Amino acid sequence: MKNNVLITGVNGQDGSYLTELLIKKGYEVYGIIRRHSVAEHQTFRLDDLEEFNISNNLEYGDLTDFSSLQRLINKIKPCMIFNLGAQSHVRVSFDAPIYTTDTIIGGTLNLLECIRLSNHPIKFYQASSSEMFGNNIDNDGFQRETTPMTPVSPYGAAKLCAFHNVQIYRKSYNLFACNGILFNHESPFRGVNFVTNKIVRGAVMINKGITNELLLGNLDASRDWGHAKDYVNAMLKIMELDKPDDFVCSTGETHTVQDLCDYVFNKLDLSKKLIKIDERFKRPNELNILKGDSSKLKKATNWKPEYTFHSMIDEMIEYWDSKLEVHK
Ligand code: NAP
Ligand code: G4F
Repeated sequence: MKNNVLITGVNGQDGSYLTELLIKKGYEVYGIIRRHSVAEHQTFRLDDLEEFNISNNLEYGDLTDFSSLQRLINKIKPCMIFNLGAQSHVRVSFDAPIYTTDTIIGGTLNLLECIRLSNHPIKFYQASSSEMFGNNIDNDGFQRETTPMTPVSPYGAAKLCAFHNVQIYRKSYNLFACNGILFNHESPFRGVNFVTNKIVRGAVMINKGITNELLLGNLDASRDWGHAKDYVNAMLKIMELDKPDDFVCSTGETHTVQDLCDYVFNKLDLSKKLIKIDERFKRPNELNILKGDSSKLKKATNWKPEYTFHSMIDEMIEYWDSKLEVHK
C-alpha cells in the first residue's frame, strides 16, 4: 500500500526512533520482531508509541527465514523497507561470526530477493556501516563514499558484502536500493554493551553507589559519534530522493574513548581511577579512527544534525540519572 513501511530491527535503537519519525510523517509502520524466550521488555523502546497501537503492527519473523519475510511483504505490500536488523555488535561478531554473517549477508539478500520477485515497486534502505572502512583513511583524515573499504571484523566484512549486493541489485534489476553508510550513533536507547551507554550508565551507577568500578577495553580508539535521532532523519531523506544512491552520514568530529570517559567522569565529579582495563573487552582486531565526511548527503538532502557530541552525552546522563535508584 502507498503508505505502508516495513522495518526490520524495529525494536532496536534506530528502529524505535525511525518508527516514531515515520508515524509523525503519516506512514503506517510495520515491524518484524523475533521470538525471544523472555518476551517481557522486548519492545520497551516502542512503549511510548503505544498510543499509535504499534504493537498491533509487529509481526514475528526473522531475517534468516526467507518465508517469513516473503509472507509479510506480500501481506503488507510496503512502499519502503528499512533493513535495520542485524547482529550489530562488533566484538560479538568475533564470538559469533557465522550468525552475524547469516543475519547481515543472508538477511539482506533475502529481502532483496523478495523485492525482486514482488510485483510492486518497493524502495529499500540498507543499514551499512563505517565499520566497512576498517583502518583506511583519506589523506585529509576523513572517510567518505570513495574511501577504500577493508574491514577488520566479521561484522564489517558482512556489512561490506551486503553493501555490494545492494549496489548489484540496484544496477542489475533497476531497484530503488540505497546504502546509508552510517558512522556510530548513540542515544539513551543505545544497547548498554556499546561503549557510550556503557560508560554513561556505569558512571551514573558509581555516582549512585550501585557499583564501584567501570571495566573497559581499548581507550585509545576514536569514533565519530552522532545522535540516532539525527541519523534516522538522514535515512528518510535518502529514501525520499528521486534516485537511489549511497551516502555517508557522520558528524565530522572524532573523540577517543578516553575523551568520552573524561567528559562523563568530570561532569559527575568522579575519580577516573575507578576505570579499570579488562582484556575481555578488547577485540582481536581494532578499527582505530573514524571521522566521516557527509558532504554528499548534505548537498543532496540538506541534512544537518541537531545534537552535538556534548548535548547527546548530557541527554544520556540525564536519562540514566532519572532511571537508576540511589543505593546508600
Ligand atoms: P540494535 O539496537 O542492535 O538493533 C538491532 C535490531 O536487529 C534489533 O531489533 C534486533 O532484534 C534485530 N535483529 C537481530 N537479528 C535479527 C534477525 N536475525 N532477524 C530480525 N531481526 C534481527 O542496532 P541499531 O544501533 O539500532 O542499528 C541498526 C542497524 O544499523 C544495524 O543493522 C546496525 O548494524 C547498523 N548500524 C548501526 C550503527 C550505530 O552506530 N548504531 C552504525 C552503522 C550501522 P532483537 O531485539 O530480537 O535482537
Ligand atoms: O561502542 P562500540 O562497541 O562500537 P563499534 O565497535 O564502533 O560499533 C558500532 O558502530 C559501528 C559503526 O562504525 C556500527 F556499525 C556497529 O553496529 C556498532 O553500532 O565500540 C566503540 C569503541 C571500540 O573501539 C571499542 O574497542 O569503544 C571501544 N571500547 C573500549 N572499551 C569498548 C569497550 N567497546 C565496548 N562495546 N565495550 C567496552 O567495554
